[in-house]
Amino acid sequence: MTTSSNKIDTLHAVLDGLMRRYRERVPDVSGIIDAMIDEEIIDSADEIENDHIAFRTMGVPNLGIASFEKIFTHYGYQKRDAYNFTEKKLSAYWYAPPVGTENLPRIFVSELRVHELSEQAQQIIHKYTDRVTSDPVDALDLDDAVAVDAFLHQPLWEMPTVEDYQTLLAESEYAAWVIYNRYYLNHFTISVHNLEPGYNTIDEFVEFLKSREFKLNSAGGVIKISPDGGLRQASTVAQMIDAEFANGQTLRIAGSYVEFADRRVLPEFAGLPASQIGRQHRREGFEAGNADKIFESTFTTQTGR
Ligand code: OOG
Ligand code: NI
Repeated sequence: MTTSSNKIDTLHAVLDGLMRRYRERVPDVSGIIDAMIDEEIIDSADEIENDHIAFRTMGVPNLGIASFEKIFTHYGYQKRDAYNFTEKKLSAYWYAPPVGTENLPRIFVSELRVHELSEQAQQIIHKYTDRVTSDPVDALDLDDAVAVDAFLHQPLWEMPTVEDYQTLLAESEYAAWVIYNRYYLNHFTISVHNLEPGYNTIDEFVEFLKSREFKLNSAGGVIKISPDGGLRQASTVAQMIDAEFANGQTLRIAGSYVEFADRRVLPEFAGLPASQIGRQHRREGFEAGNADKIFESTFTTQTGR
């Protein structure tokens, strides 16, 4: 079944709103697009295919993936594979775009398993999230793009204190990121395999990014490669934002980053002419081993380098 065109229009408006806030918060987005135009890789930003976008959530009652995913499944996104990150205490799923809109981004949504944290960290998180006593997505009119856009960018809980942020940071960098950044877009992803020859492999694109002095996440090596070789990813280190906390205190903390994905053509389609290759012919989904290191794009081990 295809999703109604009204829903697709609403989805486009919601995605546009997310990208607009994201571009404002992450100067590397315009920096990379401008460098690509300057290098004559593209003529305009519209030529970039957005491979996927990602969100982070708190796994507590009324929030987390179970709540957040309802927004995008409403527009026809389909839930696919699950991923587990034992050390980081995270769970995640990816969602395929609505049938008939195959050029829209996939969505990757992760969730912190809050109950696995220390008593102290759980108490801090619940101090904020316990004010959410019913699922806020249930109260949203998902056909109203303005309302959904406002929801994704509004505070879900009280402004955190610097002290609480720092206590969480010491135990879970992900927890600290979500308590401040909430549902702001965590990253968008440039599909490098659809760029012109010379820039259409992750190795070539990373060389270009390095030549332009973008700071890249080095956790586990700059280029993360799935065991099957089909999914190759890299990302920038998150940009710092001057964050305002409770009681007027401020702190420079990690905001969002940019990712790059190279999805190789599957072996069974190796003979297809380049002009006929579409998404369905390339490596799909995600890879836990790659993702585990990409999460660290916002961690102090990377931002402090
Ligand atoms: C998501 C990290 C994983 C990918 O493409 O595997 C990821 C995050 O940092 O929230 O983006
Ligand atoms: Ni990603």
